Amino acid sequence: TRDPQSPTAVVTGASSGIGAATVRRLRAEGYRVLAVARRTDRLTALAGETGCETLTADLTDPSDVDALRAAVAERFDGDLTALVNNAGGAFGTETVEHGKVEDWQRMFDVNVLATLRTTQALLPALRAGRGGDVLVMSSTAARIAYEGGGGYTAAKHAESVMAETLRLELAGDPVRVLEVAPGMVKTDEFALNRTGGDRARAEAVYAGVREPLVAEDVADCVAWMLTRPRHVNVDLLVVRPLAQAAQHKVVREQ
Ligand code: 8X3
Repeated sequence: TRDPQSPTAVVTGASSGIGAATVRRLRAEGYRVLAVARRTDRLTALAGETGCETLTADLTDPSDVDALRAAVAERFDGDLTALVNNAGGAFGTETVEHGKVEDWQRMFDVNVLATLRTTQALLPALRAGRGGDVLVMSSTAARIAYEGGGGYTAAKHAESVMAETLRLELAGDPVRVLEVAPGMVKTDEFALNRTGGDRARAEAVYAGVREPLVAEDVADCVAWMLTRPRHVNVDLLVVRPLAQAAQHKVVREQ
């Protein structure tokens, strides 16, 4: 795993869902992977399974982002091939009128500001060597609005525009900026976090949908984008299940 020719990746939000699936997939593609998340037990299990390296960190905390920068310097000799900014989430389903400011704050912290901090910290390592990729896991919520999704759609719009701005600013650098915007993906925790742990409401999100995307489908998109020849920049990949033609157009079986 110390082969200096192997590409290297940092995957955030790696303890579950799309993040964990991305770690597994990038390991299978031959990347050395540093998996980052808050839950050490999950990371330890993932390391045992995939041989990834791990760092327990809360990326909304600047000192933890410093620790990540140091870990990349130490473990990857400061040469990073890909940063997968996957950590994020939705909290609350209230209307804008009744939305909790604390929920909005948390959504902006985790989806926008943690992505900003992490990207700032690791850009020097991404510029090193062969050049690298900044990938942002946004959402179809980065392009539309829907009732009860105000804070999440606002944060995802912001994250997406940040990626677009970064791509403009990095023109001429050997760094690609890539965005994946998934629609309905059935993971263990996304809907549960959004409903504050209400399992029945979380299950209802996917009720009757024949085949929602699963985390591995999105990890597959990530791997494809990262492994294109370096002159190919897939700016944005929007991916939905066949049963979701648009945000409000979801085919459900009775
Ligand atoms: C998740 C997709 O439809 O809940 O990012 O906004 S949606």
